[in-house]
Amino acid sequence: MKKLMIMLASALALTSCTQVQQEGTGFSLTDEQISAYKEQMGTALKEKSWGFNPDSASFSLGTIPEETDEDYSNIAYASASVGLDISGREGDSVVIGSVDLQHINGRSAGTAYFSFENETPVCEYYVYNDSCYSLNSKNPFEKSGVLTAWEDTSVTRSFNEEKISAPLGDVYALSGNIIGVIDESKALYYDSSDDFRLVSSQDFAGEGLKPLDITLGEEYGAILLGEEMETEVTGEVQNDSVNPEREIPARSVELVITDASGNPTGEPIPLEVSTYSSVTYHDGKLILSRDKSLDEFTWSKGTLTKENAYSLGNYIDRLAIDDIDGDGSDEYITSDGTNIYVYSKGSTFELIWRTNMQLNSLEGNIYVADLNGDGVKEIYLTDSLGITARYILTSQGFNIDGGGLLSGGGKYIAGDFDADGMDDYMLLPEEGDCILYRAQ
Ligand SMILES: [Ca+2]
Ligand SMILES: [Ca+2]
Ligand SMILES: [Ca+2]
Repeated sequence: MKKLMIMLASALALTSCTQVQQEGTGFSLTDEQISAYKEQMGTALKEKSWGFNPDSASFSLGTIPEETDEDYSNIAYASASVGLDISGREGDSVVIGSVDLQHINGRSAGTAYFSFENETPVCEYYVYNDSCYSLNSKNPFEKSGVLTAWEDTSVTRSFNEEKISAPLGDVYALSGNIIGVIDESKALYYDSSDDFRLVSSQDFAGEGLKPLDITLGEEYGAILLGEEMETEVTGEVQNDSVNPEREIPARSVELVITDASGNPTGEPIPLEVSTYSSVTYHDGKLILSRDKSLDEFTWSKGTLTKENAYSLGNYIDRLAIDDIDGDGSDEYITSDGTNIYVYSKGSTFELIWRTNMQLNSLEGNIYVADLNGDGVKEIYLTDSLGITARYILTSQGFNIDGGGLLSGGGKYIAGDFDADGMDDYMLLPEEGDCILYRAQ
């Protein structure tokens, strides 16, 4: 029987999250043992829908870390999450199998580690960017340590259910009591303090234009107008994207500045850039997204002035700006139709988290709201099937969390629709009246 000598250094060199101390300088496994270990690892990874490179599997001898080891709690947490309890096994001698891990979209996801005792897995986790994660957590931080408060799902809030007779649709602008909605060629604004009365209605069909996005701030707002165009495919392909066909449904043409209730305050401003896809009021400025960049404008004395441009590295169709973890600095949450990205902004933008989905399936706006009132905000996004996902912030990245909002029956959108400081949510059913769930 051929014996395969395994060099030991590899497992340690892979990460600074040094989970398992190497004991010896070498050990041997039979071909049969190797294929049995590989089989167990492959089955576990396939069950959790991970991609992996079987040729990258390597094996070494090690020990389960002691409780005093700085990585112990992370490994114990990650392992417990997949049903493996390492308590009582500290210092046990184990065979460690490692394999290169991939997301469903083919991106590298780090390295998965399996510890075996008596050829049975006793500890499983993966390491990405020097941090340990549960194999159940699919979207680790790209940069850890930036967000530091986690969602407390034990905190709950109650809601009063009310039917809204106003024909509200996807809410794209919200400031105080004014709710801005886009309906085909119209930008419609409702006042929630006045029984959702329509306070402004702008129809751009006559000019052959339609709102691509609208925004409202305390002082003013804006409507980004575009014209429909035939679906085009851009020549540029994102190097880490498996979806090279990026649909550009409309071309940006003009920007209309409005008052804080959505009424235009002057003539439309022609835009030089035809690829603007969203407009967001933030801190008195207007942020417009184009391709993979954000342009920051000031609006003062009737003049729109471009102050800054930032490159984010991923396409931006939708943008929400909010302080998710409540530490006083805002995060920029973007969607390119396929994935969600969360950035922090310093002198440049830094990607701190992203999803790794494969299909272009996200629709509508991004909503950031703290519906349970624990001080940490959640992210709500609806896919093309009309199913809304709630992403909650955990130490393992943002995870999808059910909590009723996934149940379908229409789109869910979230925000403080009555300006009382507590976030509410609405169900936009496929048919019938919109239902407001008002936080109590
Ligand atoms: Ca923050
Ligand atoms: Ca929350
Ligand atoms: Ca509210």
